[in-house]
Amino acid sequence: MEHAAAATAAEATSVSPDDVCVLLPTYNEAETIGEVIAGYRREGFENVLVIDGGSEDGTRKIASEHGARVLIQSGSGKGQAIREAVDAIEVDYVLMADGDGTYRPEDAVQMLDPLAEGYEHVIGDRFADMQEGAMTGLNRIGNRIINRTFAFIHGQDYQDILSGYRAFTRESFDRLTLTADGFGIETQMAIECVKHEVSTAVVPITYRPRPDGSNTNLHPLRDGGIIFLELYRRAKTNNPLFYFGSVGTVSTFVGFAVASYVGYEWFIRVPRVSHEVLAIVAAAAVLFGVQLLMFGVLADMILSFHREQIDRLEKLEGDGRSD
Ligand SMILES: Nc1nc2c(ncn2[C@@H]2O[C@H](COP(=O)(O)OP(=O)(O)O)[C@@H](O)[C@H]2O)c(=O)[nH]1
Ligand SMILES: [Mg+2]
Repeated sequence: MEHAAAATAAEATSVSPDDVCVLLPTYNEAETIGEVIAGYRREGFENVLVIDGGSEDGTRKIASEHGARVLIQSGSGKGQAIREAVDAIEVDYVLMADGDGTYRPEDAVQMLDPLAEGYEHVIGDRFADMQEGAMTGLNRIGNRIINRTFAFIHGQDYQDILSGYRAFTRESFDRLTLTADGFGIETQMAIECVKHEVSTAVVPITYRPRPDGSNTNLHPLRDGGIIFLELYRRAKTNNPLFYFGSVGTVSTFVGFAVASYVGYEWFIRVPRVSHEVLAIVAAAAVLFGVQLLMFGVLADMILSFHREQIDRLEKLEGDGRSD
């Protein structure tokens, strides 16, 4: 990761706004979208793409009046919108934000600078400067737990994986396997950046409250559940030891617990009681658990060999280019 950044650092120090498309997904953001677009244009970003999810409040009209290119997404959800929009972008760099005015256009340059240094993906850390009322207490705690879980399972601390302020190269975006239709998209981006070793930078940004009268489309419980499921499911390729090991450990423990009960009833209790069926269940749970654990260790080993191979291949490719 780091060497890629160093290699290009000398070539450029900032990204030209002409090479950037500002991407704003919207769903009923009439109240704010005009000012958001105007803000980015003031910062020198002329190329603004609004991908709309069928707003009924005039969002699209206001967006085009403010000089944005407006597309209507063919499916539904923020994730599907982002995927479809990036396909329609032709410039090299994408700056993604919300249409609700919670991210500041003034932070755009800071978001893009790491791309000029050779990073491929940038995450804006909302916790660096979170204004009063920008996030409910429940969401703040949920975000913390999700970020800790992510760092534990996937081995990289990106501080704020659910942030909607992102900058990335179109090329690196194409390397990510993204399938989420809804708010799981940010989680998938973070997981896939680890998996495909997309060099990722985290920069501090300001997070503002939504203006009065506009509503978030996020459902904390439903979307939180989707995110946790995503973190676990994709552990298979980033951390197989955790993926198989967690279930293996639980199964082994349950097996031992049942076995202790069976043993107690047979050896200690008077008169002794025999539990044949439970004994079989206990043995099966322990065997299953230990097998899963071994599977996890093997998969983990295969993964590290695979990563080593990829590193060597990339190094060879790099050497080939410089000749
Ligand atoms: N195109 C599109 N945009 C959406 C959809 N759902 C949400 N958005 C937009 O995605 C951005 C983030 O959503 P928001 O409700 O602010 O979520 P939060 O920032 O996590 O509270 C906003 O600009 C929304 O208007 C959707 O289904 N389609
Ligand atoms: Mg928002």
